[in-house]
Amino acid sequence: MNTSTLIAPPALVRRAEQQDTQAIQALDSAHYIHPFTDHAGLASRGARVITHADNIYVWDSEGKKILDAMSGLWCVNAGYGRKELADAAYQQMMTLPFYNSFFNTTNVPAVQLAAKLATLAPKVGERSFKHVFFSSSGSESNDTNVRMVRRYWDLLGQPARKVIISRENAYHGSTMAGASLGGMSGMHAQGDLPIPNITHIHQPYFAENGKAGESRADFGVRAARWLEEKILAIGAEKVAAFIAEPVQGAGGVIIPPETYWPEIQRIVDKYGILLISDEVICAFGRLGHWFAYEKFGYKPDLVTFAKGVTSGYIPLGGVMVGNRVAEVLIDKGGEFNHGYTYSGHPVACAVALANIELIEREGLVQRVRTDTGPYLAECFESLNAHPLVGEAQSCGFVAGMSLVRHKPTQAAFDPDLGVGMICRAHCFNNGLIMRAVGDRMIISPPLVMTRAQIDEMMALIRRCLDATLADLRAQGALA
Ligand code: PXG
Repeated sequence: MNTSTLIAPPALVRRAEQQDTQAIQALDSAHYIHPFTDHAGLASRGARVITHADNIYVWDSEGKKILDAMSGLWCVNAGYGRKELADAAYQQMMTLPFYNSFFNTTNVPAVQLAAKLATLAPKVGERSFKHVFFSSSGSESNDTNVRMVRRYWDLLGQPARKVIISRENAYHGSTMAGASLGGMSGMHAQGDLPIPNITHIHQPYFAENGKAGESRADFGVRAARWLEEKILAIGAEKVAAFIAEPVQGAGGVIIPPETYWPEIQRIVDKYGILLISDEVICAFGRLGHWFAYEKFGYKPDLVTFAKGVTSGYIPLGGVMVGNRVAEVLIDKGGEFNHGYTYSGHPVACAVALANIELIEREGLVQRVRTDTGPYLAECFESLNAHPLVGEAQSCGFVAGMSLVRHKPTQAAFDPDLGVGMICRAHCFNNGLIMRAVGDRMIISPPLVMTRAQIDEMMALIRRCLDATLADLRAQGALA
């Protein structure tokens, strides 16, 4: 097809809902390479065109209203359509749309945001967070972590401490370092990853790695000790840091047993290893706390953030740098040869400040912790009675459930059946965005979601599970 005739003038493109969906789809497949997408496969189906959004709903170009139980991509914590955030961006763009923080300069929103984040990050034991490094994404922030951690050990005269230990099925981004830190084998297979000196241990996922008859609590301790085994196998004098998500998000909302994090803390303390908490998904109220390490009671040295800091309205990420690392970098470090054009971008920082103010004003963190989070847990865990559900569990405002072929034994479906994809298709058709990771169905709703909206979402989830079950019964796929 000659797509050049389909290129619309900018004024028309601005309101995509007025466009012919097929024309947009043709332009899309002609020019736009999507993230993590089989380009040819998508071209044959045509992308769904999302045109506008409000509160917890998005609309597509056919006028279909969809309840977005994924907050975009785990990020729209404050919900869609928040005028305060648009106003903050507008005002900052008119005042100072950009200036860099290199060459001994700074800008007011970046300074104010760094100071605000320092007040939000709770002190744990002797660890506090007074300093922040800014980037534009979670991936860039984790690249920063790799550079900072290695610089830290160099400055302390231990340059052999290079190895960073992560976990299988972790997600830490898509740059060379981010994808290497991540434990997704499909990503490592493309591009000769991981880069050197990054290694992985098993994830604390009971359904996959637990033993028959083992309690979840015992499993949590055993899973944490995989870290100790790895440290000893490498030699503690070569290990720089351990990085982990408080709750694994993209891996399928894997919530560790309560015994996991305390044992991890014991091990990193014993061997003097830095602890990096990747809270790109879990911070800014997602687990009912500003930062998730507080919920689990561990003491990270570096905390990665992005997504919810601006509720996804504009790209911003960063690293909270704890006093242990900051004191070495600042007192002994001289110049740290690292930074991005958009480190401390004034507009992104102004939007983040407005977003944090809004979340504080509406008490969303507290609400998730004491009201809507526990209510979601009660509703979501009731799905455990559904014949298709192996285990349904939530933590704050993330939740996941496995779909299983045989409930009593938790036996999985043949992956070729694509059960998660069947369920996801029913969700779209019924006006619900729920994500599938293999045969795990996961949600991460906007924090503004009310109890009534949780009921509305649960009714849709049940309808989609029933429709999936009916399909599988018709195929004779159940045990
Ligand atoms: N760390 C964690 C824990 C993340 O979840 C990143 C780092 C990277 O952030 P950026 O901003 O560079 O994308 C993420 C991102 C999914 C999905 O399919 C999840 C993410 C990104 C894209 C898709 O669930 N998380």
